[in-house]
Amino acid sequence: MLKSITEAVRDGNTYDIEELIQAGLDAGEKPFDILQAMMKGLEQCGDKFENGEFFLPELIIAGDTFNNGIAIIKPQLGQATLGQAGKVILGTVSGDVHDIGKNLVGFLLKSSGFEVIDIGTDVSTESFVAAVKKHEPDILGISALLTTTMLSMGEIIIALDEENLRNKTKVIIGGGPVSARFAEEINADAYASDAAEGIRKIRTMIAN
Ligand code: B1M
Repeated sequence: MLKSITEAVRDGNTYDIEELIQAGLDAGEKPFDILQAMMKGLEQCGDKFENGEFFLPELIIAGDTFNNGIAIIKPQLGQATLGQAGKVILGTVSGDVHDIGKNLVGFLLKSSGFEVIDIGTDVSTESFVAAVKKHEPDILGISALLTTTMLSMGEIIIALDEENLRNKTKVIIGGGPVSARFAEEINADAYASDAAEGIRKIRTMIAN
């Protein structure tokens, strides 16, 4: 069952995904396992894109299929009391429209009781800084999926430092091309390799 869900996302089977997921839930599969299976599908789609088997339309439809699937399992993943755990701003850097990972982080944060302000994709450094000034969050979470756009993360951190905005707000970064080493280089407060680690690190940062 999980294998069919992975293949449905990989192959952009937008119409059958809902039925497959419902069948998985009915058969007792855990929502988190279904989520992992869907993420594996996107990974496989990316691999096929990389080796020239898939092209941009396949990436687009795989992303849409993933989003359709998420809509089905969302209610199963629970919802905690909004905003009690802390306030987090999330955004994807300038020039980058990838938002599935960021949305997943946001969704899990909301399910864990955080207030999440999602400022979207292709967000300029100035807009990141303006959002931090306006909302004074505990955490700013920045996502980048392209090696060409990840460098903006460093620019955002420098701009926040220049405006003395990092006393209250800590910065966590994530996304395919970034790493703990890169986070250290650009002076981010934390790096997370996946959404679950992101939530854990955000909790720790707020507690300390
Ligand atoms: Co694009 N894309 N894409 N793409 N895409 C990748 C990223 C790529 C790796 C594919 C490949 O070549 N194998 C490659 C990047 C290569 C590189 O730079 N190293 C790539 C490329 C090249 C491109 C284009 C340039 C293609 C083109 O036009 N020729 C183009 C760029 C557009 C732009 O942004 N300007 C492009 C476009 C797209 C679509 C729009 C079609 C679509 C995105 C749809 C959308 O997001 N709404 C898309 C997709 C779907 C992908 C792949 C297949 C899947 C990405 C994804 O959603 N993964 C991707 C291949 C891959 O990643 N293997 C690929 C699932 C998601 C849950 O994972 O986002 O990594 P991820 O998030 C994870 C962690 O990284 C982490 O937690 C998440 C959950 O565990 N995380 C955080 C992420 N952000 C975090 C923030 C945190 C904490 C953790 O705290 C704040």
